[in-house]
Amino acid sequence: AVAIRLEDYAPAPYRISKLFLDVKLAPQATVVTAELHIERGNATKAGTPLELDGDGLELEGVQIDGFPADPAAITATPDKLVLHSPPADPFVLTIRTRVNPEANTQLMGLYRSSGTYCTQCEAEGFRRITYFLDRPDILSVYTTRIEARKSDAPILLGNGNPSEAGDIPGTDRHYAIWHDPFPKPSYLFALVGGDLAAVRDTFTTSSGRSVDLAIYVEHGRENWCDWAMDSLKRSMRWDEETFGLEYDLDVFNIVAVSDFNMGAMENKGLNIFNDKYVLADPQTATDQDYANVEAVIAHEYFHNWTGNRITCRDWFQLCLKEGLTVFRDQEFSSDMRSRPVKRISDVRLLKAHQFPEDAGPLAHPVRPRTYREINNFYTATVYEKGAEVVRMLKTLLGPDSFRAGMDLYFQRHDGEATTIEAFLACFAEAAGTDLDQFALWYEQAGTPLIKVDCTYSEENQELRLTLSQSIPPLPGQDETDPNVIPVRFGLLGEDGKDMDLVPTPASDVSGDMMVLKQRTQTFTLQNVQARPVLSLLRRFSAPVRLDFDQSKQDLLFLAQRDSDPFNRWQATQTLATRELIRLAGDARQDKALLPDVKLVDAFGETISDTTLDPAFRAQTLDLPSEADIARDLGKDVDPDAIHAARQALRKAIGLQHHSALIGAAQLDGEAFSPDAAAAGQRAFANRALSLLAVADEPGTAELLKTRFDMATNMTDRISALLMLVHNGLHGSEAALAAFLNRFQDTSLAMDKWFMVQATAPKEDAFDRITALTAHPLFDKTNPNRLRSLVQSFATGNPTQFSHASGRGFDFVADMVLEIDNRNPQVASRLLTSFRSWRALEENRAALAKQALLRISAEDDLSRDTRDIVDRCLQ
Ligand code: HT7
Ligand code: ZN
Repeated sequence: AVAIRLEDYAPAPYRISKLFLDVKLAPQATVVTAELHIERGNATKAGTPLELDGDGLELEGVQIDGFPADPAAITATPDKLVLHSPPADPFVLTIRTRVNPEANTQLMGLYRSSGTYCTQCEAEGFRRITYFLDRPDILSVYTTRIEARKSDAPILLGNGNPSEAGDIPGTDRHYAIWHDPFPKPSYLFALVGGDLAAVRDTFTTSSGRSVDLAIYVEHGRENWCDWAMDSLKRSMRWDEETFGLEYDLDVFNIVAVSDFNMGAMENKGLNIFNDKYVLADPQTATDQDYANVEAVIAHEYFHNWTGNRITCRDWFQLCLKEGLTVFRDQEFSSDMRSRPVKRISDVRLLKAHQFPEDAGPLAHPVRPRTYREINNFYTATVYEKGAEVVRMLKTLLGPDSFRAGMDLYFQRHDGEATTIEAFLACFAEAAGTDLDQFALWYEQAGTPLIKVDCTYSEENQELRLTLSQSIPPLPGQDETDPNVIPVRFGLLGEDGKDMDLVPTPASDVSGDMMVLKQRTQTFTLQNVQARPVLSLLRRFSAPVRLDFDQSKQDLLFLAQRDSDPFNRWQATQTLATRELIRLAGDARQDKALLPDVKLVDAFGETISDTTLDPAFRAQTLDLPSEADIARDLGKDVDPDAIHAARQALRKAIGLQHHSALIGAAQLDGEAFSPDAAAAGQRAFANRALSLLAVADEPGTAELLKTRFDMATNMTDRISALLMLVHNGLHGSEAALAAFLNRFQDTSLAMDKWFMVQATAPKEDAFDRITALTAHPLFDKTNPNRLRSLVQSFATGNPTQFSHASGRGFDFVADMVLEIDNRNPQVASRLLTSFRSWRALEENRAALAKQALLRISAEDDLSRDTRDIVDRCLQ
């Protein structure tokens, strides 16, 4: 496939000011009539051909200004419609296409999910419905008429506001007309037709307009929508209060479907969701699910301004809407919950997904310069690193200038399809500063590494900090320029309190922040009365790695005393990572694994420090994951050694603090509430339990089985099940059977049942997983189910996926090949689980390469999978 390059961007030669779509829904033969109002661009010569995008379309007819087009004047293929010499003046092009929603297994364009007709048009799905200039800089006003059999689809939904509906006399059919007054790109088009239940509410905007809200779900699931509705109303209020942004239509509809490639989609006025991010009930959803529903509902709602009202000029600018909207949803969740705990979990996620992406063959800048398949760029780099870049902008400019920049952006670019340059210009102007160097964050791939050198002079009472930045070489990126890096910091005195900070005049230190701009820069602080303990990169003020040889003693001090909760947590993680790397080295040499006593003791303090937020304590007790350790090692990774090391440290903590953990594992017996405080209590109790489970003292299996049997909510139930199964404890088979029996008709709960087994770090897990692919409830055509078994195996079970025999790689490779022609997006995403193969020890790396080569040897791979396999092997 040809590479598309940012530098080749050119505006389209024609505009489509408005369109009328008439969609007659039928399972296998939906007829779409599109009436496109087309105008020649100002710089376009009369007679310039018009090329419309299509993808697998069956054309039934074309008219120009109401007359059938001369067949010699057009060329039509399933993937293109060309008008060789269109009229010079504005004209109406009417196109009739026929599509088969039931045969649409890619879940892009118009498809059916459990009988409901629905659409997914981002990024290039609209061209699977009709021929169009399917690119985000073509903004048009849409009117959609949807027609269907009443019995099939009593509910008919479109973008914008409802304008008309009625029966078609003499038939069993009906129709609805929707009009969206806001010009939008085709990727935001949506329609839904189905037999769905509606949960309704209203929201009054700050200017007093009433908005009708509805969430549409499968009948019988109405009671599972309360949390989503509550989250939606809180999001709407938050955007008004935080950014002054009000909702703009009379209705806001959300539809939950069970077959969806991603999380959700922000179609104008008609969000379509993977039901996993809508439905929440204490018996079937965990606290994490509740938090995810809140965040995804907010994210999609916030897109109404950052994405819809102001959209992207081209797909290279994807981070313009995604990075910014992730930043906004993170801020919303921080305001709804504990800000430090939210920051810790966001950074954990960034390090788990984005850092490895940025260090391997799939690395790309936040704004890529080239792509072969845009669907492969909905990545952690565009989303999560993109959000970090916006966060740094706020950190560097301060909250007031940041808000002024956002206000200017909305005022200046409302109704436009724009670029990162235009976005940054608003902040530069509002803050009266230059952001040219800052823009490098969008241009350069790779995670900067900051080497820290710190010297204290008692004589001069001066602390000198030398920071040097570099980005390790990546394929296609040898040289890089220095970034602007905000480094928040603090100095702790002997008493553990923050010292006053007195920078040398004219230094790049302002308040508690150093701004690193050069490759190497020295920052000097004066009046430092005694050698301080340095707390660096507080709140994780930049998405970088630190190379700082801080002493164990200082880290232990920070772990207990730092006033910045993030760095308190980070200090424990750093200590644990060092220890786990040491233990993994010992494991490889078959030495006895003897965890450091001081570190084990330090965990005891966290367990019993009741002044700390339980959610924070849960985060601290959660050791770096096996993948985290592998990433920090970076090469010659032996997953078995890492697993053994982590188990040894967890076991030592579990044994040493057994009685404190038994106390910590008690549940408070209060009635279930999904709020952050109650969820934090559960997280802490279950984390304590998980350490006990590894220690496996007499009575532990019984305790876990009782917890499983008596659980009053899914959080407690699934964590007890996971501990039983992952530790191979007595009672695990009975618990799995009981879970299956109870939840076999509840798809979202069954996803968890598959996931628990897929991620068990046990030799026999592989046979179990392969057997589960033949389970009657395993349906590889459903993306959630496939992810729950196969993707969670590939990304959440390092010892078994990267098994020394190569069987884990082969299994995943077979799955990729099996699903690739059905659903390329899901296949290529699954394949990205190979991205760190080169960091494995040589035998495993060779086996992973073999599996990749086997995929590569297939010659009818989708563009999606071909792109990932080529990049993994480059
Ligand atoms: N903007 C949405 C992205 C999305 C998507 C992209 C490609 C294929 C299918 C998709 N479904 C949703 C989701 C979001 O970031 O809000
Ligand atoms: Zn988004």
